[in-house]
Amino acid sequence: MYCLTDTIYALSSGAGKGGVAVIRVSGKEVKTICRVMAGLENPKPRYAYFRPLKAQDGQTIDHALVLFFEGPNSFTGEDVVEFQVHGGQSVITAVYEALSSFENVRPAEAGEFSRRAVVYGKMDLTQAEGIMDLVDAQTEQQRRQALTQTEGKLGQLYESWRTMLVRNMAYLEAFIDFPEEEIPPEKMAVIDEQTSQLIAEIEQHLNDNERGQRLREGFQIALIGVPNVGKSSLMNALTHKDIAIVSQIAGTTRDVVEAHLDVAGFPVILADTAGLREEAGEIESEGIRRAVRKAEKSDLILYVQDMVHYPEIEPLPEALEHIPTYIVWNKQDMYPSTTVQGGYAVSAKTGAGIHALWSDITNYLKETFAPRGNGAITRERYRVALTACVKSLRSAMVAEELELKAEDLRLAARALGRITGRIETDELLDVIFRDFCIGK
Ligand SMILES: Nc1nc2c(ncn2[C@@H]2O[C@H](COP(=O)(O)OP(=O)(O)O)[C@@H](O)[C@H]2O)c(=O)[nH]1
Ligand SMILES: [Mg+2]
Repeated sequence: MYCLTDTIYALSSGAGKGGVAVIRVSGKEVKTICRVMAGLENPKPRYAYFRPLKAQDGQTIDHALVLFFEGPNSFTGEDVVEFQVHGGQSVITAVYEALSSFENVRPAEAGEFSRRAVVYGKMDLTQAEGIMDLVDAQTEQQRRQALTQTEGKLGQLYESWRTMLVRNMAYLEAFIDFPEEEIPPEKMAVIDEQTSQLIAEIEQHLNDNERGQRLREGFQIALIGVPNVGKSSLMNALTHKDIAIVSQIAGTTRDVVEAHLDVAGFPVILADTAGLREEAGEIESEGIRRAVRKAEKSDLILYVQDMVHYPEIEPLPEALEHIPTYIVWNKQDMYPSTTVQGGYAVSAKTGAGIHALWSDITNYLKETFAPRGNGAITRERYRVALTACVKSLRSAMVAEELELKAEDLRLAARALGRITGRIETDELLDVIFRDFCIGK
């Protein structure tokens, strides 16, 4: 249960011992804390002070760099102070204890600084989520996508759509309130035209190959094939790590083994699976089911074959037919004279052909993730809301009565507002969040 009127604090630098620890404090008590703990009566905003940092009893905890930000010109929009202290655990604990000794000051909950920033209008929800992604970004391309989102482009796009809808809705409502007035037909035509244009624009935005989500969550590649063709060996060759079990007994890889890779800045999750085959033992059948299930959710399948059977290929299970597939002929070292067409000849043993395979996968990744149109949808919740928005807009297009049309536009606007965290009556939201404790 937490309250927005509390002053909150947290370690903003990473956990564990470090040279310097940054403790961030936000809220109404910040100026008092600056006075009592750092001896700063009227701290100059954005100015670095070097001060003895004291507990309320006057004991010096550490010497700290003190940075004060005056609301609304701070990350959260409230008064904020950051203490840079020495990174030892006991220093951090002592600062925590000192902070907690003030009235209405408590540790922040997860994401609470960002939440306040959203509530106080410093950023929209997509930006806050962008910050989360930036902190989590493992690869270069993930970092770029997250950075774009923190810059607010996606939120601005949705806000511009929503503003247009709210304006049109308000216009229609004006006529609902004055039924003696007829809405000018040309104005009605403009509203319908804008609605249908927005439908087209959102549908185009939704038709994104899910690249934003895939970049955020990782591009899934599954190694599929009958037992003993060398899937696990290829997993090792492709990752240069011995993470998959390799054996001569068919059916060793009973579950799915995954490797997280950074391929030219793209996050790739490579999965080794149990072999596909008919007459399998019970545990292995489960492995096979999991293999198919895993592969069903993959973005790319490497369908591995033993070159001894070249060019014969068993068809893939029907459930996997729609997924882009590369045919990979393995054990090329044993059949050096065979020339492969329509696939890749590789040897997990010697490493032959692995580079060429990676090179084509990399090009495929670049193509898949090439930026298109107006920003990427990075979360399923955006997709859900956008789909709901389109549904309401379609309904607005065919609504005969003014009231129904206006209501549909309202629902469409609200769906967009759910993405950015804005609803029609911002003032109401402000009141709710500013003056009440959530959960009460
Ligand atoms: N000669 C040769 N043998 C291979 C190659 N790749 C795998 N093998 C062998 O094929 C057998 C099965 O390999 P494994 O990776 O366990 O196959 P999986 O069942 O598809 O995972 C093992 O004895 C491997 O040493 C290769 O490129 N060349
Ligand atoms: Mg295996």
